Amino acid sequence: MKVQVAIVGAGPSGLLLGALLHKAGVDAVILEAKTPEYVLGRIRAGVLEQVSVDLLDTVGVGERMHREGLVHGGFELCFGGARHRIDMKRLTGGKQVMVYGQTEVTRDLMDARLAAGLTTIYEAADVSLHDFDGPTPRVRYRKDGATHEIECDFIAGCDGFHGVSRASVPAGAIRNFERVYPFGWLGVLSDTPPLAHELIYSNHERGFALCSMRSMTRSRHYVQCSLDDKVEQWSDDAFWDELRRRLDPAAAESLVTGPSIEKSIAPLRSFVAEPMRFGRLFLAGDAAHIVPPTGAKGLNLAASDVSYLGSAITEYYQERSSAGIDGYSQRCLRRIWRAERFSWWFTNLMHKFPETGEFGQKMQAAELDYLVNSVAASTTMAENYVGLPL
Ligand code: RFL
Ligand code: PHB
Repeated sequence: MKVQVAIVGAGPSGLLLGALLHKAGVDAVILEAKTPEYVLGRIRAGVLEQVSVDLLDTVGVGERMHREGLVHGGFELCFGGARHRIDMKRLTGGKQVMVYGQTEVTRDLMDARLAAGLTTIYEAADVSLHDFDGPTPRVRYRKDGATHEIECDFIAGCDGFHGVSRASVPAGAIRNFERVYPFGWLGVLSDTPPLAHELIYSNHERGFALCSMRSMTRSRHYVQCSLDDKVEQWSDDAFWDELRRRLDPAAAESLVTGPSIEKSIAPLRSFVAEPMRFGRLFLAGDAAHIVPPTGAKGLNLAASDVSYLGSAITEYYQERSSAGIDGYSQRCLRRIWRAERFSWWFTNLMHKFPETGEFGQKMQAAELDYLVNSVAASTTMAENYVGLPL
């Protein structure tokens, strides 16, 4: 097979890039290791910045999001037994976020791809990348007992943190920056009404908690947990009890509990690989960087990466210019490092860090006090949460 672009990975980055390229008349194929059901079964992000919403509109998949998504103009910070609202809309001159699950974004992109008759090869095994340092890269994979080869102009590595793309780059050509946090998030999805109209981020001496949602009838909650914890050790009752303890009395009182429909533990990590381009291979999304979920930036960074990449590749074909391609890595990394900084800062502010002890807790309390009582500090927080411009 011969295509202009081979995309590895059918997560949000790969699917959105596929949609952007299709809109620009560029021919691309997507290779995905798993089944569509598996990809849709991963419960992840919930908050979309305006930039991501606009991108989904641009590729024509925004209709259901605008109908079913929840527009939020603020969120609450809970600490010291009380809640404080950050009025993002007022502080940023009208900017808001969209609460719409990654599962739904993925489903909308998959459906649009299917309707447009575009090729996605699911259950592609042993994907390997070749010759991306020359003019004709190749991607090989196995499916149904046979080996296949795709010849292309460019490879887009959209295959997540554990994918093959970043791993295919020679070690000397890439530099990794990483911070692994000494805890994880235990997340529970349940068909229960959200605790409040907006998200609640809680700093508590027992650890961080987050009350989020997917709709007015489906909640997504998280509690900070130990990296040694196993999901099986956490009964639903134990989870709800722990969450309740980490909230203010009024919130704890109004929490509606119910059976979990998904429960998982995610480790927290900050990671950036530089650069993001190696000849004709480009990394995008989680393949190139990870943020701890506290700032809700991962999916949004994936969207901005592929927006830059889509424009760069389109410019190459339509204008015969390599300027976008040459500037891709630098352009992405500037936005990525700013989101990394925000996510790292918010993670440090909200979680219990065993090693910092009581002094660390006092510092967090002082910073939270400053944050909610200073317009300058709240504005900084709001501006970053709604997302910096592309
Ligand atoms: P994905 O979603 O990991 O998709 C990569 C795809 O590549 C496939 N793949 C391969 N395919 C072929 N060959 C191979 N060798 C392959 N290896 C892997 C995989 O099967 C998969 O389908 O990466 P992508 O597309 O870059 O998307 C990134 C986002 O998924 C991620 O950044 C967000 O989910 C992060 N995130 C959040 N982001 C937000 O913007 N807002 C949030 O509120 C938010 N909350 C979260 C999150 C991530 C979380 N976890 C579990 C990591 C909450 C959590 C708990
Ligand atoms: C989610 O709804 O899954 C979610 C929301 C906000 C975050 C992280 C996760 O910061």
